Amino acid sequence: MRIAFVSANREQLPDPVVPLGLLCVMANTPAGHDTVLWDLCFERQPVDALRERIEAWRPELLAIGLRNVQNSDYTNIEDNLRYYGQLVDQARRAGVPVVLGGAGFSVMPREILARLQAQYGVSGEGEAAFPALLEALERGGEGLELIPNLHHLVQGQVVSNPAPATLLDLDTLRPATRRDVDPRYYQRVGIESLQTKRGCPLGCEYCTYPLIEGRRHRLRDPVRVVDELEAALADQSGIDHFFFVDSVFTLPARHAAAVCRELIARKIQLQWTCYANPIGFDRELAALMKAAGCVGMEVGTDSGSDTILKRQRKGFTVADVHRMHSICQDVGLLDCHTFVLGTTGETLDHVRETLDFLDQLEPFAAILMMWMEDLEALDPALSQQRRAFRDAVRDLLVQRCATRPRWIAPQLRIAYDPRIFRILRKKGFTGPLWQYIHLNG
Ligand code: B12
Repeated sequence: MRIAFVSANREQLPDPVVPLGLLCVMANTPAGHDTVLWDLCFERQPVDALRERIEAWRPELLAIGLRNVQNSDYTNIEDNLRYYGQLVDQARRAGVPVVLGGAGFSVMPREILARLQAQYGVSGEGEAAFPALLEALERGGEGLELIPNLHHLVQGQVVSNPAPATLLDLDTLRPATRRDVDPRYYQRVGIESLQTKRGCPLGCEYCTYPLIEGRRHRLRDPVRVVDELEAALADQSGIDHFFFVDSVFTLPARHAAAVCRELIARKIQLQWTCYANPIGFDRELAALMKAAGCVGMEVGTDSGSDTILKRQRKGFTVADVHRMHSICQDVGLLDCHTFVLGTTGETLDHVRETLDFLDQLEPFAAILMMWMEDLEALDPALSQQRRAFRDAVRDLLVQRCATRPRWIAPQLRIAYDPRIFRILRKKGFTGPLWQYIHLNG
């Protein structure tokens, strides 16, 4: 079959990111199919570009990766869905069936399929489900009902198959290759994306990650992880940094340490960053990460109130966050903590408590987000209901950020300016840009 893999993501903030998920699905598509990658990230007119490519190449199937539904400021779901709808329309006009997938799709697959009226969608990981769908399509649709996590339209209505009983063993999959990746990702930003595991057993109340990757850790052999990185370095020039895309790189600590040891043994000289968690984080792991090239980490601290941390089932306390910060300082790792303000049940006093905590913690940088649920965009009444509280949180945030130069509020464009980002990149600053927050202004 002639299959075009389309990366629909065009988000440039905080940086454009390599379409790793789509590359994983592509790498595991059985040989014998004719495949191509169309990345719309840097296209000026993405919808026209897609139409022209469909006309020129005549695919028999379009596999569209929807990485995000939200934007970098956690808004604009509506605009994204409209744009994705235009892509599906182009395929429909050309008579090409569409399969949707990706992290953004997976957080609300039924709603998105119903809205975009694409024929098929796969939520969660795609490496087994997508080939199974290809087989079923080649048999004229026989066996569609057996494909886990497949959503499809039957007379305009979404029919969803149950989730798989077991998730994939990652070491049995073919690794993603970077051969077809648009070199502009590396020329402009220089950051590679690398995954060492899937799944997150943490119970954080609001989190959608388990919908995408499952709740149990599935670890990759560190040798295979570093093999993939070395292959990327051989396939593409301009990689000067990598980011571990795992929900939390530092858990389980033993596996994180094994990956670090492999990087050290292979003398990989690249700097890297990751997501980290205070649980199980100790000086030994921090020192090993530093020795392996880690320059800093993003920590999903979320709140500076123990009441809220408990309610969100984060599994750590503010004291644990203080401990983590002091380890980072001792070892020489930069820490950037993300906070989500105004989650369900939070009052303005809790928000103040978080901001006061941040003044005490003094992390290297902090990213402050106002809570917004994905489904709010599809439910104007819910969004309206939360507006007044969000406005109050916003006022507080504007006031406090004015005198805290290391606090970043993307939704308010505070210390989050695409023009400054461009200048920093032109001057050769590598890795995530929060590392240079002290140069702000
Ligand atoms: C790492 C990460 C980041 C890093 C990326 C760093 C880097 N260099 O890559 C940073 C911090 C920069 C980031 C930024 C953003 N992110 Co982010 N990020 C993640 C995270 C944790 C992992 C993404 C990843 O690479 N996974 C690894 C790959 C292999 O998995 P995958 O993409 O899911 O692909 C699999 C399946 O989805 C499926 N699949 C994928 N494509 C396709 C296509 C087809 C046809 C099929 C059938 C299947 C399929 O198969 C793949 C393999 O199994 C996810 C959460 C999560 N746990 O998934 C959020 C996530 C993807 N991000 C999200 C968002 C919103 C953003 C931002 C818009 C906002 C923000 N948080 O700052 C920006 C946008 C950046 C951009 N330019 O697009 C959302 C997207 C969904 C949504 N709610 O919109 C997620 C899901 C988190 C969340 N809040 O729920 N992010």
